[in-house]
Amino acid sequence: MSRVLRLPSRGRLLVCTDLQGNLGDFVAMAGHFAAAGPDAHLVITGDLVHGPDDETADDWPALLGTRYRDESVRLLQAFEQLARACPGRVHALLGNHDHSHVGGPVTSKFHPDEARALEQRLDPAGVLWLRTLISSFALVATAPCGVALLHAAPSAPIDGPDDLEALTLDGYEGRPFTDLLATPVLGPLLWSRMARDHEAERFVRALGTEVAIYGHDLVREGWAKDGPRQLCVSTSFGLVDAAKTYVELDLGAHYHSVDDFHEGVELRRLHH
Ligand SMILES: [Mn+2]
Repeated sequence: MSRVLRLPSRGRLLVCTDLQGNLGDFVAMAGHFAAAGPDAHLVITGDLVHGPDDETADDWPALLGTRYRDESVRLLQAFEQLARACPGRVHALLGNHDHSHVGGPVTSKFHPDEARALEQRLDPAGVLWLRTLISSFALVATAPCGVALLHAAPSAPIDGPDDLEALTLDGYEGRPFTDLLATPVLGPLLWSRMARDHEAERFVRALGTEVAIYGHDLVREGWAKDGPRQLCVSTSFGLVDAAKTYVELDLGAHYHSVDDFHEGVELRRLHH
């Protein structure tokens, strides 16, 4: 299978970032997707899993945004169900949290080993199902309208799509994430929090695009334009409901820079 998902040149495109087990936000996103009509595509740019699952604490840290409880397994089930109901129109990209189930290093935001904690709640068939589903996620999506979608900031030095197709995901189990970060392409694709303007320029050009849309990092206001080529979006994790933002665009249009993304038009609130 291809590591690069190629989107068509017509219809609507809805882009949503880090859900981290927030089923309610997935359902809201699915509602926007349904409302966008039969030609709409939905892309979730990774980190579908791993949220806070301890509701007993009295104080919910403000840095976690609006309170929710992890429902990673139900979210993956709902994602799979939607993808089956709308063949070829519902997609997920790999994030660093998803990667930890299919060969990536341990993530430990809410558990010392989040992948192990989640898989311990499943039987062997369930673990196989989860890993098979996550293995099917592409690394990057591109669209003729000029956008490239990925999990983290576009700092990976690539010269073309073949540099993405050549990547292997496994082999990082039990190794510190710095080992992965030190690999030139896969590390930054899944973990980078910042790309310099010239790095982002190289990345989007290598894929024949002009703007990269991604999450991974938190933007409290919902979105941030970092230079002309980078649109960082926070749809769910770590935000208060009122700030949660997704992107909706026209696959038949052309987006030349981040200036072509406008609040209330392409940049929309998840809950309104
Ligand atoms: Mn991430």
